[in-house]
Amino acid sequence: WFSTVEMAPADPILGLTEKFKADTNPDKANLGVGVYQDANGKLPLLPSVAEAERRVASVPQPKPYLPIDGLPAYNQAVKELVFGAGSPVIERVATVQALGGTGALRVGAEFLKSVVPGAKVLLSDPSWENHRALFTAAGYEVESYRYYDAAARDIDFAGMVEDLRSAERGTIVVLHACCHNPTGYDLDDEQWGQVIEAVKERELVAFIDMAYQGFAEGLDEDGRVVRRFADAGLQFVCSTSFSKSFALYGERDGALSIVCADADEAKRVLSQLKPVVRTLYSNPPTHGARLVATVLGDPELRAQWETELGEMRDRIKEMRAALVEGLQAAGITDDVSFITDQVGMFSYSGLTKDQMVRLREEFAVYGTDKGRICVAALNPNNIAHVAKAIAAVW
Ligand code: PLP
Ligand code: TYF
Repeated sequence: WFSTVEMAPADPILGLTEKFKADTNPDKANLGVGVYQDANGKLPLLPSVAEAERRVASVPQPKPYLPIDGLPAYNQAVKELVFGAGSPVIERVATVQALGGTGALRVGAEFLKSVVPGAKVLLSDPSWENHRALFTAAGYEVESYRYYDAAARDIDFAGMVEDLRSAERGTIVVLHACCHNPTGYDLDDEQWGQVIEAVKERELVAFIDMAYQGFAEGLDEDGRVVRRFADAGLQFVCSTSFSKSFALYGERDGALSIVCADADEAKRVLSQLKPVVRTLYSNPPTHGARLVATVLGDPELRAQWETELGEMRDRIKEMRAALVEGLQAAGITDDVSFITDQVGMFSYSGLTKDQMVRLREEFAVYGTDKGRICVAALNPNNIAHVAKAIAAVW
């Protein structure tokens, strides 16, 4: 049966990690995958999460199947985090626990097939690589809207709005709530207002992907975009990932929220999300959800987590500033302030594929071929080497 199966190409991002692991250069730096590392270059275990883990383990509990839609306390905590505690929007939101942000995107994609059959999906150009693959795998025709203008090193906002305004009714438009992956460029408040107008007027289905809540400015600040869509009276979809914000990558903590017109609609939508989940993986895992629900459900632990999240956010900003300094010290005289203008875990460096390959082969500095580097993987020990390497290929 399988003798004619061909080798699939490696995932462009995860494939880099494989190459990185095999590299023997002692100065090697993995800036490929979007994973936050601490100042020692280690994946952190957040102390708030470690404490939640102790608490969860201290009362041995059986591990039943969770409800199809997940742990109720977890889903409630997600709603409060995304829409704001006490928000009247919450009663008209259907939320299901999902297998990370990716799982939330896929469940949302499957659900929308019955709501807007035949709809196209529009992604930002560029977008997270897996968006295209995932929506294509779910059976959609995927196109893009203009987003990044490489020559201007800025957002092509006029192009973006033009593309949204010429989209057909019912088109699914995937938007990054904050910390745009891969460019690091987010819309400003005024621009979001125009996007909301376009979505409303053209009757588009907004699918807001929020994988980095808390990494741009703060939890509420980053949640503002989602809340504005809700305040505008729109019905839309929002995926959440806690992989980065809790450093719980492998636990697959995410959620899908569908903002409906009213509570009754939300009830019906939730009932339709269940068969989607049921046929994909039946029900989500318990442990990671218990950890997040424990942190978010305890005022002290939650405050501690917010501090730890703020520390990750601040450290990334420090590394951006240090990279600018390092590049200047290494002799670059071009304006590199775009590095500190961008937000989130990534910087779109503007380096070409050839330059990125040289970075890898000559300096063991691993970023994606498109020129994306993960600034959240920089630290005081590797930054000088990275800056020198970039200057050498500049
Ligand atoms: N969406 C975006 C924009 C991402 O960058 C990522 C990457 O982690 C995801 C979704 C997927 O998140 P998760 O790892 O929780 O599946
Ligand atoms: O963009 C990134 O680097 C992260 C990590 O299939 C990632 O989102 C990359 C590829 C993938 C899943 C996660």
